[in-house]
Amino acid sequence: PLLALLNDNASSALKPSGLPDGNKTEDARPQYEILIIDDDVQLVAYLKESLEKNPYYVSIALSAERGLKIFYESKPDMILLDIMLPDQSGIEVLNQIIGKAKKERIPIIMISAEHSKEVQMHAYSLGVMDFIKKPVDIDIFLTLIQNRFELKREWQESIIVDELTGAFNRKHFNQTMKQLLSDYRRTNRVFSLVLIDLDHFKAINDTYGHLAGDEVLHSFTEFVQASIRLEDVFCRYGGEEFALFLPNTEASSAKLVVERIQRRFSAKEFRTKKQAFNVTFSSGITEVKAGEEQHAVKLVEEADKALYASKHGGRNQTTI
Ligand code: GH3
Ligand code: MG
Ligand code: MG
Ligand code: MG
Repeated sequence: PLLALLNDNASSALKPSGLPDGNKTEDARPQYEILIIDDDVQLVAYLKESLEKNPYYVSIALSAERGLKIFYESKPDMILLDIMLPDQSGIEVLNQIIGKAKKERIPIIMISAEHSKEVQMHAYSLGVMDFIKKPVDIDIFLTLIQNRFELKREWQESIIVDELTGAFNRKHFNQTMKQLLSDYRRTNRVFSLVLIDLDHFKAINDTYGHLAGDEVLHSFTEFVQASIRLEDVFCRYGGEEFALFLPNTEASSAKLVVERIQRRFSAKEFRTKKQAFNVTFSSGITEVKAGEEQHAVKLVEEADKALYASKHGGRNQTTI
């Protein structure tokens, strides 16, 4: 294995045996990729072997240059970075990757034989998650890594906003539905659910390009968010489909709200370099009805049926 590690130029030699290239999820267990940038061949061989007995796989870089290459190409889930490298210092490497690593929540753990207080403080101030000293105690080390991945998982679970549009995501849709239904059962407080689907969106993508399509999704979200009350909840349901919850609002009032948005949004002009175009949407509304047992699935089905009627009625309209 040492010889394989030293073959620093082979692109596939560093992937664990048995794992096909570019396939992280062959196994049902979670597979995290850990990139080790360290020139201590004995240590990295030992770490690789220990880590790969767990649901991790390890990429090795014995130089800074190689480490940077793997970092940009394979997007590891965690980085172990040595302070003393043959071509650059670990701190120099850190300066190059920390921005992207922070943005994508890739934990960086420094490993070093050096105990200097200044270096440690510098690394922490740049945003390093941990600083461990050689020799590495493998049991403590494995527990630490597990802990860092657990934090990352919790962070991912806490995300409720859709990245592209800024609308709440599907997870928050589900949570809001649950909350409003439970409020309704306790207090009989009504709410409306609106399902929204942009009209002929495939044609927008085909005509103006996917990026213009993305921009429409983002602008649409901003437009709706600026048009609703603070307690209303606007979510991206998936693709070019959205959902709007209006608490304490009956369907007839919700229809007025949505139709006002519909009129104003359809008048909005989108521009590419060459052309201007307009976008419309169709929607379907349902409300919780007093005295009936209400379920999430039933509400979505009702709103979806109404949406379908709007599409069939000629689009750019709202049906209850
Ligand atoms: P209809 O009026 O019947 O709804 O027609 P449509 O073309 O909007 O319906 P369809 O469901 O066939 O097409 C939806 C399109 O939305 C297809 C898909 O490529 C596109 N889409 C989904 N998500 C995104 C995205 O995030 N960005 C972009 N640009 N397009 C997306
Ligand atoms: Mg070193
Ligand atoms: Mg659709
Ligand atoms: Mg559509």
